Amino acid sequence: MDNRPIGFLDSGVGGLTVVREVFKQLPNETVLFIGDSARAPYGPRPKSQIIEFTKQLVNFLLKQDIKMLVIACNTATAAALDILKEELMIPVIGVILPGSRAAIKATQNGHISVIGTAVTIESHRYTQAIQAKDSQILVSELACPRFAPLVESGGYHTPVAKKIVAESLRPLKFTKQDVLILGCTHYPLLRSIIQNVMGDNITLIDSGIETVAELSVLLDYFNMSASQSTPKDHRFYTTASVKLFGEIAMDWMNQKSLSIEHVELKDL
Ligand code: I24
Ligand code: DGL
Repeated sequence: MDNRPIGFLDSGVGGLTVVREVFKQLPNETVLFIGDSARAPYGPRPKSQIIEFTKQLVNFLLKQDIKMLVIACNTATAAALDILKEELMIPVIGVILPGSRAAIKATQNGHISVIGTAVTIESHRYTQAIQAKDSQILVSELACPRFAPLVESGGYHTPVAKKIVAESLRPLKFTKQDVLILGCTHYPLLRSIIQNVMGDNITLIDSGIETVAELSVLLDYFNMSASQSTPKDHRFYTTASVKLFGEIAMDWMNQKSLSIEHVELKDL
């Protein structure tokens, strides 16, 4: 048993798609989350800068005695996971390997496609992860830089959203994948539109859902699961507005109140 919190970091609020899965799959666990909305999005930034920012977020979480760390952001995972694994003493996982494993499990024709931010796609991390396990699998990668801003505009249910999604995914009409990995924290919000555009024969993989399933396995493997009875004191930190963070987080996770505090960038 280990009742210490699990640390989660993200470039902003997208990582809450992962946290929502923690509340669902691991309700005994305590969440300590930091989102760097002041400097989001990370997607278009240089890799070196993403590494620098991610390390600052990690240091903030480490000061609060977390038992495990989840990089709940595809972009930060692509840029910084390898370095963090070398440097940290606690178990750390990203969102790319779990999504890759689930896609390998789901594909029947051996052709997987991945969508994500520019940094995630240009890192080729998903392709490497998949082909390290099975070099026969064909992986097609496509950056969708318009998707995260679309979700953040709030208009992700609208006909305009459908048009943007259909246009962006057009290259995948010519590839023969039977599995598509949603390689960005924001994309689960576009899931039904993406499914609609791609058709019912494509299996969509939500990296966040898969990551929490693996987190659950790791907690058991290391004998680190939290006990049932302890009161949960989830804590959320944002580098931008507490009010805006709270509105999105409470809506998305269907919570009446959450403990949210502001962190100054200079204190990271
Ligand atoms: N969704 C996201 N980011 C935003 C947003 C959104 N605004 C509306 N919705 N803004 O990401 C980013 C910039 N902000 C963040 C907070 O601090 C200040 C700057 C996706 C979130 C995924 C959980 C739409 C929206 C919403 C409620 C729930 C879900 C959602 F308003 F997508
Ligand atoms: N959280 C990021 C990801 O999963 C998306 C938003 C950003 O670009 O910062 O890739």
